[in-house]
Amino acid sequence: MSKPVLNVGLIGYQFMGKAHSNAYRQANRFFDLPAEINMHTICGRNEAAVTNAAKTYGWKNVETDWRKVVANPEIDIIDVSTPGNTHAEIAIAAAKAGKAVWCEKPIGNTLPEAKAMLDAVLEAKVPHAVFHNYRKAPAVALVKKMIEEGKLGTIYHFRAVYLQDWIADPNFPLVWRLQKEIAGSGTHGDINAHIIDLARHLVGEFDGVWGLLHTFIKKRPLAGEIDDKLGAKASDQMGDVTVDDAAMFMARFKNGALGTFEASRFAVGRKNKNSFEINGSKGSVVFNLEKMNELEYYNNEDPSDLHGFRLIQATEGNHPYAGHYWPVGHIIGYEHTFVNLVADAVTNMVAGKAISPDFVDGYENQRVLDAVEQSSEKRTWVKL
Ligand code: SOE
Repeated sequence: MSKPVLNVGLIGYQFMGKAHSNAYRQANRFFDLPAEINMHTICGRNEAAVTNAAKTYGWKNVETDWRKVVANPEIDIIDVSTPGNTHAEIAIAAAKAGKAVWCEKPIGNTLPEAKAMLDAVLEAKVPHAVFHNYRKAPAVALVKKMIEEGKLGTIYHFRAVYLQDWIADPNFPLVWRLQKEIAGSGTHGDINAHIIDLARHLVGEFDGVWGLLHTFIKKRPLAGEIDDKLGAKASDQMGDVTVDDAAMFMARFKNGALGTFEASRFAVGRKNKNSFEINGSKGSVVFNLEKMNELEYYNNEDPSDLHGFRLIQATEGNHPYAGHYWPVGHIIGYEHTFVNLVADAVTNMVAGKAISPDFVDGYENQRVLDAVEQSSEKRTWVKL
């Protein structure tokens, strides 16, 4: 019997559009999914650019008006991969049109936007997902399994950094990610969102936070044409940076664990270091995206003369996701976290089950982001 076909409409074609396109193209090739993914339509305002993206990434149709994609009765899933200030409008319209809504993180630029998006998908009873892709790294999924199996015991600490340096040059232009009215925030919503998601996924819900958001460079050259790797041409006029360059906070979880979080785009030398350490009563783990197939594990129950961090390479056939790709030891990469997420999302959507992560996760993530921003503004502890 032939499988059902899921027609995807992708809104956005830059960095995340590229990563999602690759995932839609590959998921059926590496996973035996209950449906075939059809790369139906890609949409973007610049007709020449989005037509080129369609050719390059393998989309059948091109649109320049997202409303037409949402209104198209052939489309089953709307993927929102646009800048943050357009997420809510597109996602809410898609939900009202009865489409599944899969959205990049953070789902909204504000807490009210995130709440409206969650309400819309719940009211419409449509499948919903958020592209917090790092949950789907085999080594991270192994940590989740270890914690569920009690291998780390009572969790005391979650310690995470997400460090980049792509704007440490003061001459780097004022791209949309540095403009509050488009991006909502800077490193905070962009990459703190990821380590907040990992904390919620692995440790639990937040009880309270104390934050500090900071902008190092206040003015930058206005941006000209942008590319799909976070960059753009610089003009000779200057403009105000209206978002944070670095965002740090400490947290208490409802289960009593403590957390520290640091996101920066000025960690010179760190290109995309998403790393966490979890300390529990029975042991500790360390994940580092720079070595994403590896997990450092300290088992406190080892005999004392064998105590020490061991290195687990999460490429065994029985490690989460790893068996879908290559023989043991043949590592996978950043792009496979999106393939894994799409595979899980298709599987759960066809089964009528909630997708992990979904808009509930997106909204809870936004509650933490918002609390940290409030804390930084008021210089006080904020309870959730
Ligand atoms: C830029 O910081 C960025 O592209 C983020 O927006 C992504 O979510 C992250 O996975 C990689 O870096």
